[in-house]
Amino acid sequence: MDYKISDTVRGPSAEDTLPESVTTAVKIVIVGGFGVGKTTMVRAVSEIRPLTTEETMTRASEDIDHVTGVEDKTETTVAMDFGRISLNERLVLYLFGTPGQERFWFLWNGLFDGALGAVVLVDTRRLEVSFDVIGKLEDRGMPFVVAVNAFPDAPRHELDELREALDLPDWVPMVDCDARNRLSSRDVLLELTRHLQALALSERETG
Ligand SMILES: Nc1nc2c(ncn2[C@@H]2O[C@H](COP(=O)(O)OP(=O)(O)O)[C@@H](O)[C@H]2O)c(=O)[nH]1
Ligand SMILES: [Mg+2]
Repeated sequence: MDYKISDTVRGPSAEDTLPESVTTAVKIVIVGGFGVGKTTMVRAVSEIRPLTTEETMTRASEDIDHVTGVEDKTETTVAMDFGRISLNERLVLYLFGTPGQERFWFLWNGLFDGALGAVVLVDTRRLEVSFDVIGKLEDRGMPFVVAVNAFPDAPRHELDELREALDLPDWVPMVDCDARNRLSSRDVLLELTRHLQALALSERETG
């Protein structure tokens, strides 16, 4: 029978291997509260099958009833996302989605190592999570853009109003987005890379 080895031995699939033209790989973190659209965004843009880890955390209540042995437990799900997108033939972004609530900040430590920038996904119905997240990014000196994910029942606000509500300086880019839409999510990432380039340029100029 006439066949080539390559027909029978399966190497990594085309989607798993990076094209040789890629010269720069950048780590980007996507943060925001539960249900704000992090997993949706990574799924929408990723060109590899996105990974999502779902972990159920069980926290025993501090107030344990020793007599009955019944522990009051709260359960919550931690989900981290991972994906990849090539913005052009040379530049690849690795995306890490992580929860933004205070009780998950322990996840932030390793996750931000080596990251160049972040996307803060905002749901206008629950701005309070965003305050904390933005504060943490500012403390770390991590550049970020704010993407306002539009949910149908969320009140509509002009970006200027939101900028004021979030107490964001003028130079932090803000964009509207629909995390379900690939092009819209890609635009958010392009906005972030433009922001990172502008920052790098101004740093070079000011020495
Ligand atoms: N209408 C609308 N729904 C969205 C959008 N983004 C996410 N959702 C929905 O909101 C829910 C939570 O999104 P998910 O990505 O799981 O949030 P995560 O907790 O931040 O990962 C899902 O049911 C999504 O389908 C959006 O831009 N518009
Ligand atoms: Mg998620």
